[in-house]
Amino acid sequence: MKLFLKVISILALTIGLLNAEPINLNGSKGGYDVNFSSEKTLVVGDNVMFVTVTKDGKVVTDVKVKAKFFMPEMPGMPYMEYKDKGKLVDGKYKMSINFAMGGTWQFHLMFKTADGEVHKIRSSVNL
Ligand SMILES: [Cu+2]
Repeated sequence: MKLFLKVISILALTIGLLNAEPINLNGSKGGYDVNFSSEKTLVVGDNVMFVTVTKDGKVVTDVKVKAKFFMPEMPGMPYMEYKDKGKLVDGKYKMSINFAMGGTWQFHLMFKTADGEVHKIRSSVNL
């Protein structure tokens, strides 16, 4: 819950900039710190995003990262969902998501640590 509020306040602070700047969100869960960023400003089409997981300031590379972006059903529009698994590149988990439309996309960021525990972070992005 604490994390959620933190992410929300970061979102609130950056919401005015979201159309102009790449996303860059921080959260923590289960003793891990997570940074979630995009290579560029989010657009309709392909977006490259990165997740970095650290523990006690050290980068962790033995986790499995997954993300799910979704938009609820709306009048005239079905539920939409995109998923990707992070591929480890230079200490960062790289993902690619192709958004079909602008608006608010909710997301779940899941990471499974070496001990088998799955941690989930929820937030949203706008494009
Ligand atoms: Cu929609």
